[in-house]
Amino acid sequence: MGWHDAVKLPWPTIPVRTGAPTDDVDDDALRVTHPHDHAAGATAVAVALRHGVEQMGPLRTAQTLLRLNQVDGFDCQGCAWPDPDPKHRHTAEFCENGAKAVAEEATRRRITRDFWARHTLDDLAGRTDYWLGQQGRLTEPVVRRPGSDHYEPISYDDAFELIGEQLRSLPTPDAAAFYTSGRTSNEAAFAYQLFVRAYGTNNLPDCSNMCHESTSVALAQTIGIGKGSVHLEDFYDTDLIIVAGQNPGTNHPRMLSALETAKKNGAKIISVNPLPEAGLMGFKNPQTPKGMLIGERLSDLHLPIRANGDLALFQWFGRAVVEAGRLDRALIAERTTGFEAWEEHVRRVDRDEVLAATGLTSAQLDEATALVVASPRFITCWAMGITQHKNAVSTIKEITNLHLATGAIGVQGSGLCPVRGHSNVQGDRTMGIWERPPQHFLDRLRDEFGFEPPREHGHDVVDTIRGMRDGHVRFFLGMGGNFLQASPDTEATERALRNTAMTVQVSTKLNRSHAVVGETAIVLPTLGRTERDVRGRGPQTREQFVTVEDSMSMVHASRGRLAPPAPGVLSEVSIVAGIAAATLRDRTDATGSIDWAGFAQDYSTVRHHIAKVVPGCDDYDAKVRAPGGFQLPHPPRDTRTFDLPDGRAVFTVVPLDVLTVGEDELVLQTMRSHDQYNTTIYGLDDRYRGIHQGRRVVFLNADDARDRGLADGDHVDLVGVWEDDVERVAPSFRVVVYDTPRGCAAAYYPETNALVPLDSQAEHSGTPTSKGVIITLRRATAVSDGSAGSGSGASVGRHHKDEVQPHHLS
Ligand SMILES: Nc1nc2c(c(=O)[nH]1)N[C@H]1C(S)=C(S)[C@@H](COP(=O)(O)OP(=O)(O)OC[C@H]3O[C@@H](n4cnc5c(=O)[nH]c(N)nc54)[C@H](O)[C@@H]3O)O[C@H]1N2
Ligand SMILES: Nc1nc2c(c(=O)[nH]1)N[C@H]1C(S)=C(S)[C@@H](COP(=O)(O)OP(=O)(O)OC[C@H]3O[C@@H](n4cnc5c(=O)[nH]c(N)nc54)[C@H](O)[C@@H]3O)O[C@H]1N2
Ligand SMILES: [Mo]
Repeated sequence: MGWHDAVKLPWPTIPVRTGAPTDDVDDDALRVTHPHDHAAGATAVAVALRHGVEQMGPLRTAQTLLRLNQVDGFDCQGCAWPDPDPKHRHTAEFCENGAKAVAEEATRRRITRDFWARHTLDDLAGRTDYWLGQQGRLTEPVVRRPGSDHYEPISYDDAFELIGEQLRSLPTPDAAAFYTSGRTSNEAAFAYQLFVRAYGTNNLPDCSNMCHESTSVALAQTIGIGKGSVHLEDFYDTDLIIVAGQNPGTNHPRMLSALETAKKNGAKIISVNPLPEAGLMGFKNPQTPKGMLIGERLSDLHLPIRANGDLALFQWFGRAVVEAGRLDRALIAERTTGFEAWEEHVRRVDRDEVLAATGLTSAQLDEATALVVASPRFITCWAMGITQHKNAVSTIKEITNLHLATGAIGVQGSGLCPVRGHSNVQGDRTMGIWERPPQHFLDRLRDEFGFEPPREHGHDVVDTIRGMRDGHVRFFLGMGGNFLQASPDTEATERALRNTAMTVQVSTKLNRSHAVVGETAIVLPTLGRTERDVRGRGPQTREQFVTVEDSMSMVHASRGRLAPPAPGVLSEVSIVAGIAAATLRDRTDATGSIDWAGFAQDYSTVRHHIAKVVPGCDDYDAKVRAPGGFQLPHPPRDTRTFDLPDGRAVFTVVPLDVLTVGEDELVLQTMRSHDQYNTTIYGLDDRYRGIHQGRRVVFLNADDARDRGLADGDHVDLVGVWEDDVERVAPSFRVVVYDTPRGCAAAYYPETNALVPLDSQAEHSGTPTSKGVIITLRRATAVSDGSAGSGSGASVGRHHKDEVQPHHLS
């Protein structure tokens, strides 16, 4: 297959917007139209190609997109949805949003020396992430020295020395924190956690802490492993799929193809979501001619659940299967514990309480219950609508109860399917990026490398922010990601980062975390997945590949083909190795003799260590070379066994609770638009929800708006409600009257992160409660500056109550 295959795709007819990157758009441009009832289709292909052509030009677009998710190509950065097995891949195995993710990285725009001379740090801190991202790829390391208001060029080696010096001078290794976003490859992640533990701390916060941590905690405690239990093939032969708290049309578009096949083979689909998300309602598959034109209705039943009503819903399903005797008695008796207590508990679940908590009608509840009871096999999928609530761990345990009771686990067509976010977030965890590593992992690390790793738990994301705020954490390194904008309580996080001695970012592109920094700040550009990675010297020169793990535990190779963004830009593995060598060089124990230079030259040396340390990875270097890779073991999925005391899975009794708010208050969920990747803003449209050229919108139920004397098009400030005396305000959002349940509002992340209190975390997992933010509205007096991206400190505020500007008091 060559790039010319792409001429079959309609790119030449796509209008191309070129020219200089645009800064913040003006608010007048914001347009609201009817939401869509279908996702994908021909428009998706057109939009995908337009983004590609704008950023990369037509040739590079074709070359790149056709490598996406192919056996000899690179893994899409877009999401963690698995690829079909090699025999069943399409020529174009990508989606609109995967294409945007690739275009964002493979852009031809570059940040060069004059950029740093032109812009002060203050200037950059006042820009939106949208503007910063549009400047292009980082090409050269830079440093901001104490007292200076500019970044200036520095070599990688000098930067490594500065970092090493800083790390050696800290009073304790626990005064440093090492963040990871979920794009980091397995090789880089393994080397990174090894370095951090050799240095002496478990302070390895990661994006998982804000994402699927609640899943990891709940599943580890109930089935003995914190990962989902299905294969992609399970979707093709099942009776029912429940999709709860997830918007696949935007965030996992390739999942729609799996749902479409499931339906064709007879499965029913229930969507559990406050919003009638386009992808869940219908799908026009752009890979088939019929799909392009006609499309498929996907959900057989949409349950417009109230925010956080899911625990009640799943408890009700529990009661229903118990009463119907739809139980797997053998599994319960032989391989689980706690069933009787759970059974007794769910038998008492009250229908009226469930109806109140979920906001569903009796008819909706009955129809859903009948489907669950009548389906011999079923899969439950979930994402952030479940994990980012205070009681998220309880809800996921309740989902697990239902699967254990009915035996819908470890059999074909059934299982638990948490759908992960970042493309390698699951792999990073497997490789040991975790502030609470299991002891057996540390034992194996010790045996392999001959040093005693630290045993106490480290800081997660929120504790890292607290540590920086309180002055215990003096050093921060971000291996990718955008810590400032992804974290809760934006202004608190901003102050925390500024309170450190040094911040280091290893990044492909600029974002606000490069502008809000410690006393010394370093930016180290790195290669992305799309790029050729050639390491070694002289005759040893060899092209490297890396490996990743998807949401269904498939591990496989990823190889980029494009030229690096600039000569000399290093891979993440080499950067980790450089920092580690500069930091640990003078150690006289085993940590001083790890062969970092060898790692940087040949990643198979890292893979040989992975094979020895990481469970399930024997013979790793060989297995990942097989087309399609290999699947990591998962005892519940593979053999219905549970790596827990007595080998038994655990039923959990959780009290029924639901987030309730005062009369004037609303529950705000902070979610993604169709034109963003987390904090990276690709554009200003949320096509499926009918939002164009703007992001500062708040979706409200018509009655909630009317009760407040508001109409569609009015502007309001969102005001956080929390127990401390800090006022959190996100000013000037346009009201969009929308099909969302009463009391449930929605707006985009990260503009609204300022409203998420640092201390508002999920129980047991510590995840910020980004889907359960309590707010009130007040009429805005000033119309927004229309800032397009994530908002700077200037437009997103957090004030002590006595500092509130007069116009904020209505
Ligand atoms: N294009 C694109 N792809 C992405 C990302 C991206 O930003 N852009 N991000 C990646 C990452 S890191 C992740 S974690 C995933 C995120 O994937 P999702 O979890 O789909 O992302 P969100 O936009 O946060 O959507 C949450 C969904 O949950 C619903 N919801 C909110 N509250 C509740 C509730 O209380 N109950 C129920 N049942 N539903 C609720 C919302 O209406 C929304 O449909 O996507 C990954 N893929
Ligand atoms: N309010 C609210 N907050 C949330 C969420 C929410 O739903 N609501 N969702 C949470 C979730 S699920 C997540 S996962 C986090 C995401 O948090 P992060 O992972 O920290 O954020 P991203 O926006 O994905 O990071 C984007 C940056 O990563 C860098 N980057 C991209 N590719 C690479 C690469 O290959 N290598 C390196 N080194 N750098 C790269 C670029 O510089 C880019 O600017 O946000 C969380 N925050
Ligand atoms: Mo995520």
